[in-house]
Amino acid sequence: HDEPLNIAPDACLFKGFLSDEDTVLLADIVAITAISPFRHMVTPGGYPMSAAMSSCGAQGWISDAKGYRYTAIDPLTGNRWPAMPDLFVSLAQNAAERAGFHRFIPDSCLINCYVPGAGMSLHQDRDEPDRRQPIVSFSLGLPVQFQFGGMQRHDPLKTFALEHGDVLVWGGRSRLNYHAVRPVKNGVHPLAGARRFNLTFRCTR
Ligand code: MD3
Ligand code: FE
Repeated sequence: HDEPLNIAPDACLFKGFLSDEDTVLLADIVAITAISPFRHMVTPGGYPMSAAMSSCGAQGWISDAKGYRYTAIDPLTGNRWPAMPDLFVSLAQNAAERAGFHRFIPDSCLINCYVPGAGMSLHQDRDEPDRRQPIVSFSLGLPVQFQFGGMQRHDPLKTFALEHGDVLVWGGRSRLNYHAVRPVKNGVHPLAGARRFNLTFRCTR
């Protein structure tokens, strides 16, 4: 693998980290979302999110009128979220380790699905109690422009591309940075079709 790019303090981008694993990861996403389907969650303010979401692992992230939180039960199915595949865990741990975060044990993987036109507005990830734990993100399918700023909403933003196979590790001084995903442009990816998938691995304990 190439050396990671340091895009912010304690934030590493590994371009093309995922290679041959991509087909298995995409097949696992299909299998997981056959059990816990993609759905558009509604923000506490009442707006459906443009990215469709599901989760795997012991905990899954949800949003509804009551707020944002992690649950052990998928509210759509009434059952536990599907298990996190061993390959997901080992790849995420490997990336975290290479970014300098030891003993990262994710118990949640949020799966975001973006069709062309979908994006994610500026936000912080603050639903995880232990802020020493990083977040690891895998990008698959169509490329997108990703923006990240600082700890304040109005801090200046930097923009860069996230492409199929890229892995990001965010922790330490960048853990609470604001970030956004620009709307995905029209296109067709040879393996993922007209979609972008993002997996974010989190430790919710
Ligand atoms: C920077 N997902 O699910 S992943 C999210 O591409 C989310 O679907 C985006 O933001 C996506 O919450 C971006 C990269 C990412 C994830 C977590 C971060 C960047 C982060 C936490 C802190 C700072
Ligand atoms: Fe986020």
